[in-house]
Amino acid sequence: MTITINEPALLVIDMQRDFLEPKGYAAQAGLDVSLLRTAIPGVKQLLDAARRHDLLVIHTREGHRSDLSDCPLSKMMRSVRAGATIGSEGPLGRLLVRGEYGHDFVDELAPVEGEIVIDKPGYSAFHQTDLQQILGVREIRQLILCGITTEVCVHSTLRQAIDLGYTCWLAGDACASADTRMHQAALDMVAVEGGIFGEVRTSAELASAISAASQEAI
Ligand code: C5J
Repeated sequence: MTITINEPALLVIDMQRDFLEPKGYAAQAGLDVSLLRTAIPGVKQLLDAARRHDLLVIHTREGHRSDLSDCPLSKMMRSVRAGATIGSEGPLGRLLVRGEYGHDFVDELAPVEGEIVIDKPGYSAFHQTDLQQILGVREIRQLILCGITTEVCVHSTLRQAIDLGYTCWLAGDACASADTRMHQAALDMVAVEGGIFGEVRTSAELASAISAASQEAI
């Protein structure tokens, strides 16, 4: 099948130490961080391509105000049940709290000058953020998504993006879950009913489409 990429933005979801380092939030919640880290090479490949071709790159971070006033009780209680209470002290700082070491991006995927960082309190990057406004100013209607976790923040963002009318591609190997079965199911869901949530491609396919600049068939 042929796809045409005009001027997409690259949306990199939550590649934070709290999810990707052995002593962060995800590890404390019992998730296998080594599986989450499998997304890193694909994200790097997409970032390299986007940077070479001056695409808008947007990085998101999940986290809360230090007083936790923007953390819903239901989310807080869920984190308690998971064994990784949001706001509690951990080796990388307070879990999922803005400004803490663990809340920031892993070094190898840190934003460079000119890239946008969106701090989000929810799972979808559109929820209570200015993401839609930023895309609208640039008249961007196409998104390439990657990041973690496939079944939570990537999917929540993708689903909302589709409802908002964006054309979306998901880089399957640049996403990851701590549960490979869930990762595959989340990718498979994208394709139902003719691609209800867009299209899954590899990072290599999407990077080469980006590299071919404004109009590329893959
Ligand atoms: C989760 C995320 N799973 N970034 N966050 O809590 O997917």
